Amino acid sequence: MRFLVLVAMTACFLQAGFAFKIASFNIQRFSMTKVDDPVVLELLIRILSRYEIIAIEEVMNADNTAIISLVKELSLATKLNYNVLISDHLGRSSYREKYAYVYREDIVKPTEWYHFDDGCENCGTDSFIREPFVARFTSLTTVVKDFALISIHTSPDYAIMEVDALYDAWVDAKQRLKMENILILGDYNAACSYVASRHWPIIRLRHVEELVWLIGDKEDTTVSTNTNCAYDRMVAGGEELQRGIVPDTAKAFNYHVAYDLTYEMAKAVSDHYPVEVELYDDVFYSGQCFEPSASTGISGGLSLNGPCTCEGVDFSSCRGRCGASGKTYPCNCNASCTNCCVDYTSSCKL
Ligand SMILES: [Ca+2]
Ligand SMILES: [Ca+2]
Repeated sequence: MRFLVLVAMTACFLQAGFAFKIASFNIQRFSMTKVDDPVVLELLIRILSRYEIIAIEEVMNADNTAIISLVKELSLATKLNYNVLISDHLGRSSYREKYAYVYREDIVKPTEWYHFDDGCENCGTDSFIREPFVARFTSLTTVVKDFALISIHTSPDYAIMEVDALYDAWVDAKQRLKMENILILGDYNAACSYVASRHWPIIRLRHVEELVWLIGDKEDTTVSTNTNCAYDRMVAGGEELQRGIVPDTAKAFNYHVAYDLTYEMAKAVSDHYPVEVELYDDVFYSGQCFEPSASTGISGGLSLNGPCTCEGVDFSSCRGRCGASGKTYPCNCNASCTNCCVDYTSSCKL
């Protein structure tokens, strides 16, 4: 571990009963509006401070002001050093989102990261509206020292295809990182009308024996009292990681009930609950910590997709074409579009 040698270490004192938790949280349309609202900010800090790593979805802005402000406020309130690794601004149109990994940098550090190459956006042969953002972490206090997280926020309209394609992102991550300890977490939209029980047979990720689905179909990850849907999921690979997870700790965190909030307050935070899981502490932990960084916010780089050819384009069905858009390929369709093949002809020059 070349990285560990380079990182300065210091003595560290963790509170008694320390439990290392990882969460995924879709903070619905997260922007400065939520940071500027003192009630929402206080609740966000209260929720995030439960965790050592939080994968956040729906970070809206291209600039990172809101997420960095939130992390600074979190560090201030908890007197701990949190930092954040932020993805590219991802999407197929002007509507874009970022992923962010907020983490306690005194005890856990990202060591490498990348965006999954999901194919050609402009040809419409890519798999994801927001490419999974992969980050590998080294952790000092847990039994599992080295693991990777794959963040995902699927398109509701294409959730079946995208959850299926997470299988490819997982296989790719295993090869690229040469490791098995991988947790795929995020808003899969994998329930209710977006992924129904009849769809599961065709979703590869569901049928891999090496993978454990930590959040089951019966979990309600939605704040709305009108919906009971397990949209947010965690899927764990690697025997070491699976053994390193405390049994029965994976669940949605219902902050509405836990903090005795009004429905309006709960909804002001998000339309999703976080989903969380706890890792076993290392009983031999030496009490060392990483030195904090000088600044908050690490760029996760750009999502660089492979060369765009028309390889894989299906001219008969336009499969994958709807939803794709770009200045040079002016197809901008929604799920109900039936006329998405037109611009293939000129774009692909066949
Ligand atoms: Ca894509
Ligand atoms: Ca609900």
